[in-house]
Amino acid sequence: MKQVVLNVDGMSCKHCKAAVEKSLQNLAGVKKASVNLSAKTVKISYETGKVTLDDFEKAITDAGYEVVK
Ligand SMILES: [Cu+2]
Repeated sequence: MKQVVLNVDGMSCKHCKAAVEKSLQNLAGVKKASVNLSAKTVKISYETGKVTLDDFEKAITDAGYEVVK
């Protein structure tokens, strides 16, 4: 199990937090996604080999938010 923290732009309330977490947790291989609203980050626990950073970015973008690099 690996962990990564991504910076996400556009999250402003509990709805955003839930939307981002849900979009990530719907991906196969993601065990847990946890948003910190004040830090504008999401911490993702996932299985390597099943899912990639690109998948995280796509899921977040599709949910209407932006990964900041
Ligand atoms: Cu919101």
